[in-house]
Amino acid sequence: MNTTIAAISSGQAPAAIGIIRISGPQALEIVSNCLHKPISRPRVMYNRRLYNSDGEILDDVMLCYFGAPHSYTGEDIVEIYAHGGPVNLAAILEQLCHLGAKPAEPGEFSRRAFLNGKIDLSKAEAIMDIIHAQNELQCREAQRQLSGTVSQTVTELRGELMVLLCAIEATIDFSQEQELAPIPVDQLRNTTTKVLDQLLRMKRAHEQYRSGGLRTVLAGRPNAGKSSLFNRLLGHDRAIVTDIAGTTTDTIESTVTIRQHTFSLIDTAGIVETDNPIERIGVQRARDQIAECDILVILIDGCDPDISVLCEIAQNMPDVFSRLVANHRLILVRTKSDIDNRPLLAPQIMAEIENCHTVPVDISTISRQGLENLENTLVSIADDIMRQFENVTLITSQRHIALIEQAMEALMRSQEALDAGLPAECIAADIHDAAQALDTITGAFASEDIINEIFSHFCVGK
Ligand SMILES: Nc1nc2c(ncn2[C@@H]2O[C@H](COP(=O)(O)OP(=O)(O)OP(=O)(O)O)[C@@H](O)[C@H]2O)c(=O)[nH]1
Ligand SMILES: [Mg+2]
Repeated sequence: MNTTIAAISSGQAPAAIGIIRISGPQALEIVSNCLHKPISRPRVMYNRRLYNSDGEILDDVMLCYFGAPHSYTGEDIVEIYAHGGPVNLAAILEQLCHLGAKPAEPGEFSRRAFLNGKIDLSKAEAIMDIIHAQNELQCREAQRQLSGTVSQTVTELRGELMVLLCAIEATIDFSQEQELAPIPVDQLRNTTTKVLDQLLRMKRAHEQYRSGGLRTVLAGRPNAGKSSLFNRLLGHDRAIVTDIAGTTTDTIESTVTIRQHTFSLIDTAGIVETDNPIERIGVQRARDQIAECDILVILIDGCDPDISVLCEIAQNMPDVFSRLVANHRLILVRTKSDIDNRPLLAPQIMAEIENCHTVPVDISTISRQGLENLENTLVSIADDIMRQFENVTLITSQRHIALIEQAMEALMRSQEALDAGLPAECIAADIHDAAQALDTITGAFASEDIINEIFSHFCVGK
C-alpha cells in the first residue's frame, strides 16, 4: 500500500458538488502540487483554487485533509469537494493521476481500511449494503451491521467456543503426563447447544428477511376483485382486470413496501371447479401459494358473497388453515363496497367467518374505501411476525449465512462425536472448525480470495 490512489467518490454527475478522494502516503503532497497556497492542518475545511501543471485554474474547491491513521482508510486522505460536472471532475482526477496518483480499483479505499484494521469484513460488507439498499428496512439493517452488531455477536459466540476449546485442549495436553482429565461434558453440551441455538435463530431471521418480503397471497373465487386489489396495493396496473371470470390464469408476484415492511404480493387465479386444463393448473398454483404463504388474504365478492374458498382451504388444507388462523395471519376482505345494493352476508356465512377469529375488512378498489385499513392490518401482522426476531442479530449477507451454517454443522458434529464417545481431539477439531467459520465472517481469518471477492463488488471510489 505504498501507492496513492484517487477516484471520484460521489454519485451520478452532473450534480452541484462532486467529491474526489485521494488516499496514500503522497496524498497531501500531490494535492499540494495543485495549489498555490498550501493546506496543512488536518480536519479543517479549506477553500482553495486547484491548478493544472501549466498554472491554469482547474476549479475553485473546498478541501479537507485527514491525517493517518485518523481517516477512513487509515492512510493520509485528502477529500476535494469540487463542482460536480463530469468533465470538471474528470479533469481534476486526471491532474492528480498525472502527479502520481493511481486510479483506484473498485472498493480499494474500503479494502485499505480493512487491511489497516479500521473496519472488519462484516462492516465493509455493511457499507456496500447501505449503498445498494433498495428499501428502508434493508438500509436500516445494513446500518445496524455497520454499527457492529454482527461483528459483536459473532465475536461473543466465538469467545464462548474458545473458552470451551481451552477446557477440552487441557484434557489433551496433560494426557501424556498424568491421568487423563475427563472431557468437560456438561460445559461442552451447554455451550454448543447455546451457541447452536443462537446461530439457528440468526439463520431463521435471515430466511425471513431474504424471502424478499412476507409472502402475502390474494385468493378467492373468480371475479372477487383480487387483481384489482393487487394493482391498488402495488400502485400501478400490473395484472389484467376484466369482468370476465377467470381473467387471471397464473400467479403474478410483485414486491411492495408498506411503511417499513416489504411484502411479496401474489395474485392468483380464481379458485373454482373447472374442466379447463389451463384453469386447473392455475387453481393448483393458487393452492400451492396458499400452502407456503405468511399471510393469506381471502377476498369475498361483495356482490356475490360466497365463502366456498374459505371452506375449501379449511377442509383440504387443515394444517395450513389452522396455522394461519391461530397466528392471526388470515385476513378476510369483502370487496366492491362502493356498490350500494350489495347483499347482506347470510347467517351461516357469518358463523363460518366468526370461526376464523377475524373481522372482514370492507374495501373498494374504485373509491379506495377501506384500503388504508387493510394496509394497517397487513402492517400489524408484519410487525407481529418481525417481533419474534427482535433481539436476534439480523444477518443480511449470503456469505455470512453460509459461514453460520458451516459453524452449525461443525457444532452438531462435535455433539455427535461426544455422544459416540470419540476422543477429545476429534471434538476439539470440530469446535475449532466452528470458531474458524465465525472468524471468517469478521475477517479475523479470511483468505486472500475471500477478501478479493468481497471488495470486487464495491464501486469505484468507495
Ligand atoms: N364496483 C367495483 N368493481 C370492482 C371492484 N373491484 C373489482 N371490481 C370489478 O370486478 C371485476 C373483476 O375484477 P378482477 O380484479 O379482475 O377480479 P379477480 O378476482 O382478479 O378475477 P379473476 O382474475 O377472474 O379470478 C372487474 O370488472 C373489476 O372492475 C370494486 O371495488 N368495485
Ligand atoms: Mg385476476
